[in-house]
Amino acid sequence: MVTTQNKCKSIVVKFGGSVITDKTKSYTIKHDVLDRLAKITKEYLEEGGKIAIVHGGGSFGHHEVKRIEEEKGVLESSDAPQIQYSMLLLALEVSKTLLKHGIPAVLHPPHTLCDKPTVKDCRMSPIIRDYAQSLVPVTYGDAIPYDDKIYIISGDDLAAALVSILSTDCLVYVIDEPGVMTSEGKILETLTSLKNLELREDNKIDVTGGLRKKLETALELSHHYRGTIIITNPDGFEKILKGQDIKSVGTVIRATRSED
Ligand code: IP8
Repeated sequence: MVTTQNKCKSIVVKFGGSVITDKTKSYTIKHDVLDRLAKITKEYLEEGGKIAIVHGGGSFGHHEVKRIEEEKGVLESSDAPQIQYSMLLLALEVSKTLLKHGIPAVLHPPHTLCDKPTVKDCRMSPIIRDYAQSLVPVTYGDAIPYDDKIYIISGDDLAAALVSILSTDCLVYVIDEPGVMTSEGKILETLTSLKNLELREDNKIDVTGGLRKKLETALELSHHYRGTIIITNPDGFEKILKGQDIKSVGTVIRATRSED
């Protein structure tokens, strides 16, 4: 069983696109990383943990959006199938790897769940249904055609919505740094606000706002979510799954609350 000391007996994890794909090369998966994430997730499930998985667009969705934008100058709803297809390719690879490791992963493409490009307009009931049966729902950032335009719904937002819907103990964003790094290269133990904070951000292609947007989402969530929100890398994720003290494994996101 996941030990009683483990704060995270149930988790929504977001595998960042730059962790599971090589963002410098279009349509390239980091199979070794994906395999490792699947292996440690399987061990966590065997110990009695519960998990739902969200993943980012990486060199699939983000590159496809960029390619279309550069080619046509605009994104129209007729471009949605191409972007959705690119994300399905990645999602199928993620599912394949999870299944290979014995994880009962069930894919939930957001363009079939979301009526509008906002998470509150996504019908999460199939995800709730599967999670309740100890299956592992997998969803991801996607393109939603709406009002003759295209909107990109980020996996970060879907993950933030799912923690409340599934009442999980923890939300873990797995990125390719051991936590939130300042421009001086210091990893923060806790992040309470973005005010006066200079982040070290890479300049990889990202159409959904990158690290800063992720942190805004996480800080906003922390106002009402009582679980733990943590940003870390695959090493840190493994430590969390093994029940190590979360203080030492990444950056905990916790906006200063008025009642604190
Ligand atoms: O990487 C973006 O998802 P994210 C999805 O979670 C697309 O922000 C289609 C670019």
